[in-house]
Amino acid sequence: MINNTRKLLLTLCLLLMAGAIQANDKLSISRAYSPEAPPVVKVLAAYAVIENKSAKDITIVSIHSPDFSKVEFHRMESKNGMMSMVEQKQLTIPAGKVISLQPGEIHIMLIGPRKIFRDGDTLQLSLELDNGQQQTVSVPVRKHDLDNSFF
Ligand SMILES: [Cu+2]
Repeated sequence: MINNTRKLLLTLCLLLMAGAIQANDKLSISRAYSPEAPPVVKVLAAYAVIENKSAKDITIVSIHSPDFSKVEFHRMESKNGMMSMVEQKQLTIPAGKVISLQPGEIHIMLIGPRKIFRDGDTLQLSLELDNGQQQTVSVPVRKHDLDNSFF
């Protein structure tokens, strides 16, 4: 009995340690959301705040969603006075830094939705990091609020 309890405690400690190590080389993603779009729109956007709490730069090398045929990172750039979106193949979050994906700047472009997303739905993103970690993010879909276009 005592032996079993000790084993259980040891297992718990190992699990907690593993969790702490893993949390360190992943990204903290908060305030993720995707504005609801009319059903005819075949391209949606998603925004989030991505924080790298680790001591090493982390690069997101690919991004996918089971709900879309393609997902890309885009950056808004001004060329000859015209705004255009330029795909970013990868997104690096420097050690200890925060990157805000927001309208008019870097954003996640969700191309070819496999279903219609409405206010209150959730879409799934999966990130692949350069350190080999996989990370999934749940993104709530919300009605677009013009008075509060950033969150
Ligand atoms: Cu875009």
